[in-house]
Amino acid sequence: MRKPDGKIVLLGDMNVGKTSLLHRYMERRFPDTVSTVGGAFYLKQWRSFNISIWDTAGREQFHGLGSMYCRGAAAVILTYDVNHLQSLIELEDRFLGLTDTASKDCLFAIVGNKVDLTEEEATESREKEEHTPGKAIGGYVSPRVPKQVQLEDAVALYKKILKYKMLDEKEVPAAEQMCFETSAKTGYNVDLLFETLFDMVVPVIVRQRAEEPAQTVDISSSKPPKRTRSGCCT
Ligand SMILES: Nc1nc2c(ncn2[C@@H]2O[C@H](COP(=O)(O)OP(=O)(O)OP(=O)(O)O)[C@@H](O)[C@H]2O)c(=O)[nH]1
Ligand SMILES: [Mg+2]
Repeated sequence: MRKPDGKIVLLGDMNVGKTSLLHRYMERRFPDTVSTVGGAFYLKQWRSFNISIWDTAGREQFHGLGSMYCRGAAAVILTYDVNHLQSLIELEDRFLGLTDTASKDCLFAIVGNKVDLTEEEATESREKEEHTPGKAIGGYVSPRVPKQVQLEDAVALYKKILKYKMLDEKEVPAAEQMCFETSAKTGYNVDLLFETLFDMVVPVIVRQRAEEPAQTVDISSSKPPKRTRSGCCT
């Protein structure tokens, strides 16, 4: 197996939908999930690059592993649940520090998942259904809740991250480009999220490669060690 060229890591509290987002993108479905233990990754071929996407455990007991998964990451997806304010707060309090091991030009995306559960979404889809003649409204309807986190809150967090990382706003993608609202259940914005990031990490990978020390040693240029009288190398 070829070594991945770059790494993207999903971080966030338990239950926000990290595993579901990755399944939705990679397998095009929304299966039942169990809470992640440790971490797991998928490989995605994007153009000529091999990108690993790491799913991590949000559970407190696995917290220590987070910085290990982030080592050298070209991008981190900080995920929260739009219906659960505490999950956004946790990103700053508990998860941001884990990204200290990421690549120095690591990109950050902030993703509010489960928008399908919000009242706003429900109103919009009800309006669509009402304007679709003959369309029956049936089947299981998830309980709708008021949205607790607005996109502006995610944008504010993005700006805080730039300060924390001492990054210049002009040199990184704009907050509006890096804050997404998604639904792993319906697939809303999921392709957009991953594919926007893939396109953005390619230049990071190319830069990382250029900065890597040469993998080969030129033996013709290395001199033989000097021999001392005792015959040992100094
Ligand atoms: N309605 C709805 N439910 C979702 C969505 N994404 C995930 N879920 C549900 O939320 C629960 C948790 O999803 P996971 O993907 O396992 O969450 P996780 O972030 O991977 O959790 P940990 O592995 O414990 O860190 C599951 O019951 C999912 O079915 C979504 O977009 N909409
Ligand atoms: Mg999981």
